[in-house]
Amino acid sequence: MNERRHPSRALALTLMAMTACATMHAAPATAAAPDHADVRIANYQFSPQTVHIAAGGSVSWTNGDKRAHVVHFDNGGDSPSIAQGGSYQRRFEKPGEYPYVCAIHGASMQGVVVVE
Ligand SMILES: [Cu+2]
Repeated sequence: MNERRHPSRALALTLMAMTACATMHAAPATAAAPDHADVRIANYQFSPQTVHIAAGGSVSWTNGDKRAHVVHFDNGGDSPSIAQGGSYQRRFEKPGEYPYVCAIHGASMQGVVVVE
């Protein structure tokens, strides 16, 4: 049989993300962008595709796919190859938009970090 495992770590990450969403939705609309955002990679997609963070904040990408992915920024910079279960974190000091794609799978996998 081909049963999929559901690692408790992935569940914990999901719960953390859900908690973060609930917290953000409860905050006033004028709240500043968060210092950190999490992007999940699953089924060859970045989710969410757009994240907003404050300048000086960071973004983490965590790969749930069996295939490795590489976060490649249009403005320059590549993550190492991110294997299944692995993650990559980058800090963004300057405000602006940082579009990215997967260096392996191309423009069908894209996202953007908006640094406010
Ligand atoms: Cu990829």
